[in-house]
Amino acid sequence: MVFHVLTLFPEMIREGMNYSIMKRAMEAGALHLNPVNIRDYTIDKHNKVDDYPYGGGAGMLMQAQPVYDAYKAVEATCSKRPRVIFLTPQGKTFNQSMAREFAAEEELVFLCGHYEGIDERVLEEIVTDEVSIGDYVLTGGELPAMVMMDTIARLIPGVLNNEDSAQDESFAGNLLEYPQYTRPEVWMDKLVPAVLLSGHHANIEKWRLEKSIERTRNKRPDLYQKYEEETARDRSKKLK
Ligand code: 6GU
Repeated sequence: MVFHVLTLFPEMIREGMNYSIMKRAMEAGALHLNPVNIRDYTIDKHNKVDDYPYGGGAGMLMQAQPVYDAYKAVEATCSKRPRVIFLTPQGKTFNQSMAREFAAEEELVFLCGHYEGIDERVLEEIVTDEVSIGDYVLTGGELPAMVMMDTIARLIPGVLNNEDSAQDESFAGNLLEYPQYTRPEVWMDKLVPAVLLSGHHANIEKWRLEKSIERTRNKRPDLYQKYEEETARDRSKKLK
């Protein structure tokens, strides 16, 4: 999987992704990160990449030319036209099922805006997907791009080992993760639930599912409703 990131802050991307599991995945060759500095593609003699908005208004806009030329340079290295994800609060809200869809691609291009935005004409020309990470406003697309890359990367075969385990199955089934415990058996007079020390695997599975359901009902009633609807649908399918 190759992540190309069009940005004015390539070091922020390089640094932010260079830890823990992402770092190991890149070293192992399961993941390749290509931060592209949009400023490298400006034809302006003062290296300018932004200008005032036509019609007036606050702030500066990123100009079309450097963004387009940076994209074309990336596209030239791809075997087919890649999906280009523009990070914007106006986009569709990112979730686990979108992550699964993007994880099936061989290459992805993330376009990070800054200042007040990007000239609409280049967006029309190159963007295939507009994605937001939630209903709040950030100063730029770099953090959202890193959120998406982290989520997508852990779904790619060879990125997580057994030890880290792909526990996104919790969200796949619309359930949250069950509570977990490690040594010692007693801490501040609090005991580890006895079933987990029993060695009885069927009982442990049953307990964990019950806890997942209970937690989801308490913490995320919206998710719990989806879980109920889908398990009801599955049951009626089985009866047919
Ligand atoms: Cl993708 N970009 C910006 N600038 N702000 C956001 C966002 C994206 N998602 C939520 N807030």
